[in-house]
Amino acid sequence: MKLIKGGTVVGPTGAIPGDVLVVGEKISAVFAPGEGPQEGDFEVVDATGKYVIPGGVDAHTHMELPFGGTFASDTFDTGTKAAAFGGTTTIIDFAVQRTGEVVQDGLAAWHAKAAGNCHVDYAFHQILGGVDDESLKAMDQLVTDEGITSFKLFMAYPGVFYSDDGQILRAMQKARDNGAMIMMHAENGPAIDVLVKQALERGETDPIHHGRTRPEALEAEATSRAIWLASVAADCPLYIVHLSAGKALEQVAAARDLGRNVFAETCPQYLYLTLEDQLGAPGFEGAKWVCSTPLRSKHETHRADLWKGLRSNDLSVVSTDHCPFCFKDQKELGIGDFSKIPNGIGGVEHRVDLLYQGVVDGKLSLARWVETIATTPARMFGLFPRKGVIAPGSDADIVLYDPSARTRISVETHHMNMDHSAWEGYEIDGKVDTVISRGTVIVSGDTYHGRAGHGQFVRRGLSDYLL
Ligand code: DUC
Ligand code: ZN
Ligand code: ZN
Ligand code: ZN
Repeated sequence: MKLIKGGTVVGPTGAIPGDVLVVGEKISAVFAPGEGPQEGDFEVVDATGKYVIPGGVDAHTHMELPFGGTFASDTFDTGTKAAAFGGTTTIIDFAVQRTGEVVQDGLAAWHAKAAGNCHVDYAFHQILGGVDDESLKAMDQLVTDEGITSFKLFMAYPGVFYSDDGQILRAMQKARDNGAMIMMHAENGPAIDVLVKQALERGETDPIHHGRTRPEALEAEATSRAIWLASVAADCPLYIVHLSAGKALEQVAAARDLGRNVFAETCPQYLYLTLEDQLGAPGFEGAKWVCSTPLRSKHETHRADLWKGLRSNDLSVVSTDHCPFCFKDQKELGIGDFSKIPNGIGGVEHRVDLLYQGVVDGKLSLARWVETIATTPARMFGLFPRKGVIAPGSDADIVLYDPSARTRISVETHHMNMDHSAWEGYEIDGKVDTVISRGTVIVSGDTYHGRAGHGQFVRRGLSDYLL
């Protein structure tokens, strides 16, 4: 037993001083200060001056993702340890069905990568690399038997993961029937491919042309098209991933104002980083900021729009889209051709901190911080109330957050398996202090007490947000 004593417990409804009793792997009770057990066989964890928040739920990571002839550089071991250091106690990674592969084989390969290697609990979404009779049948089986209740489709990347509108509609109809969520990479891939080809023909090969060939209009158009297709599929629940552009957000907001079953996430990189970070980098180094959807210009209103969307709940979740590649030998694959730079930024370690800086800066309330990084992702993806909340019966996944300490992000100190950081030098007025995963303290200060294999696979239920 543990009594987490003297802190301020923060949840989506607010912040209240309280003591949290943990018995085994579960939260047993939350007491008003001093009203819990006074003595007995328990360890006291001093939370004086700290926020006591549910462990972060990162609903979008890619450990070991195959991409453009290489693999994301974090394994489930290194990536979930980095997550733990950053206050994230559950990740939802994307199992991949490669085009032509049996869905269940892709899933089995993902279980094989993760099993026994994770430091925090994990669940899976399933990427569908093709929609046909077999994969549609597999969707039912995954929902019913495997605890996988969300499926990602791509409107981008023709020839790789891409689904056309007819395939998307069929998958949405299936999701409408079995209660699953469709997650959409909403960028118009065929149009982007034309722009990429034209840019390369003009000799525009530098990293900056990645973003310039993925304009806002093509994210907004695909977002709108996905929303309309979902309406044709009798309002299949739709979740737009890694939303980066103000005009894409407008599409989501308009649908939500009509009462549509449409949700979206954004990621810390879109809230803070810009195309100008990339432009300012010497030589090929701009490749460090190549991700899809791309970073947007600071001279437009995207970042302000996204923060506002988080406040208004038009953006429900902040995930990282953690997709790390080293600069050396990985990002470098795109020297002379930006389209060969593997797309992704690593950030699984920094999400809780970076969003807390939004609280300090007056852009988010404390309650909304916790809601967007823990409670809503848990509810969105069928992990609630086991995850995402400090309440009796929930898993004792708890973070003590110290608002009086500071974090400085650097490749020298991060735990992700990356040789650079897109966040190098960022400073945050707050710090993850202690991390408890299912009742076990796995991080205290800068000391690690966890182990690979502690993290367990979690079967998910259907989304709480299903209509
Ligand atoms: N989409 C993702 O969600 N992650 C990495 C690359 C991509 O296109
Ligand atoms: Zn994507
Ligand atoms: Zn609205
Ligand atoms: Zn992703």
